[in-house]
Amino acid sequence: MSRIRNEALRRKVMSADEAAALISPGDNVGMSGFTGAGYPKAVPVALANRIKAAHQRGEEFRIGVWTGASTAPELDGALADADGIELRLPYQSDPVSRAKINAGTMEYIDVHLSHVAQMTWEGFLGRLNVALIEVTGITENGDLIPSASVGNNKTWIDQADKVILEVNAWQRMEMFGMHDIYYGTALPPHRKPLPIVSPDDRIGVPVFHCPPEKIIAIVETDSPDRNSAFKPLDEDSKAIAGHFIDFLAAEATAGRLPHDYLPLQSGVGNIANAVLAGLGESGKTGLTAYTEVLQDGMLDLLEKGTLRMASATAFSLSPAGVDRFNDDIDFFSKRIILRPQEISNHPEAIRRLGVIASNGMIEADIYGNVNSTHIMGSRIQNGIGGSGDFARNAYLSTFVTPSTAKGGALSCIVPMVSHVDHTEHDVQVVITEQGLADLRGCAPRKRAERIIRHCAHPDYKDQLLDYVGRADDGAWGRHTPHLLGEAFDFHLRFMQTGTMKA
Ligand code: 0RQ
Repeated sequence: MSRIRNEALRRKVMSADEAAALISPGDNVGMSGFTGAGYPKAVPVALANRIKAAHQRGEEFRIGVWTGASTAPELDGALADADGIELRLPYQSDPVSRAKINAGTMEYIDVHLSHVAQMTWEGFLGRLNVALIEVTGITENGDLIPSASVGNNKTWIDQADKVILEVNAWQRMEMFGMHDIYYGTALPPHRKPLPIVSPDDRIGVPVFHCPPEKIIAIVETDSPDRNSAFKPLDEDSKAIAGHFIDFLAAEATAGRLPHDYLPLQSGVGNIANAVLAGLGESGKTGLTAYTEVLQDGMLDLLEKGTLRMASATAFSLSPAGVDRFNDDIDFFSKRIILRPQEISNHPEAIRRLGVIASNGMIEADIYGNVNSTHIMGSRIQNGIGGSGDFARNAYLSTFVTPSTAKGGALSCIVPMVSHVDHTEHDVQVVITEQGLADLRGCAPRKRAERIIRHCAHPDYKDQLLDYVGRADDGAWGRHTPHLLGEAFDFHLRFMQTGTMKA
């Protein structure tokens, strides 16, 4: 049976090439896709081919690409490779795009993920010409059943002049009912309180509404999401997870956390996955997650009963994780809610629920400022993603990293971060495999002492202590002592070793 149950819309089915021909040079295109889930699989590739052909004829053809977050080689990779992206926002992790951004040939705006929808409504980003959205199906009355990520799709569909849909038969129809699309947002001064008081509150509808006349093309696909496997848990990740879990237990014992904790948020990557695996060993049950992405570790916790439910905006599963989700889809779909990213990452909800946030970072400095995005201050790695939404508003904001990078050649604890994403005011706990620095209630010099003592690698501890000692003697002020002439010597030394060659 066709996934397109609305007869009038069935007449709009066409090939990916025909749909791609409806996108014009200079268009801003709002695409679905978040951490490799639910992105359009066919039209971006067809568009990339069209762009390449135009360039061969000497014609200009570049577009603005707006998404939920990172996508996949068939979207970011293909369009960047064709030199087809003028401007990208709000988050990417694609190697081809990264190289172009760092070469200065592609513009990139790195935006808090909760801000993108409102910025679009406010008109700050310019006109959105086309929405290109993957859906799981279309109902008889023309509503759109969301796919494996929600991201900014509601906003793209509402705000774009025209809508192109990809209906992907690979996505499971049993997901119908899992999503919660909230239509109550408004711009100031008309905003109302967000009615979420528990992570399992449903406040919207399970579909996107779209006026049928806006839909100009529908393309049918049957292609998997990009699901990359997690690395096996290494000793550093396990040690970081151990420190985090001991800390939560101690907080509960001290009466600063309830015994069933508070809703958890966990960032992307292997360490976050290890933290989740560690929680599964903790014997806890009945916890919740109010987070952005659901990775394999969350499925484990749901199966074990450690988590009773999880709210997010997208999946970020390995191929094995997808199989597990699909094998037990009835169980998981009752325990998972996928929301628009403006809601999953909403400051009001995060603050009200008292989320415990844990995110990865590139480096932290001795005073607790965190760099999540830039290598050596100028080269973007991925982007801030949702880390700022959570860190700024969380009940507990923690950042995790191994204490060194590049095989030990670099310290991830430095005198001064080479780029600031999260200021010392938003960072409460820093964790490396060496230990955990609890910075709450500490003035800057106390923070430096704790971070160096608990988090720095032994190979770098003496150099950091030497710096902070001399800064304490020689700085212009003794509140946050720095020797500005040498604050970046750590970074410069790394660059001179050749480790950091592009
Ligand atoms: O480079 O791949 O060339 O070897 O940075 O580092 O160790 O693979 O770490 O995958 O956990 O990512 C901050 C990037 C960490 C991630 C970051 C080099 C290192 C490697 C990646 P190579 P690892 P992870 C919600 C939360 C921002 C978004 C976010 C991230 C590469 O966590 O993107 O938090 N966070 N979102 O070698 C120089 C250092 C380095 C360094 C690492 N100190 N100096 N290079 N690297 N530390 C989810 C979303 O928002 C979608």
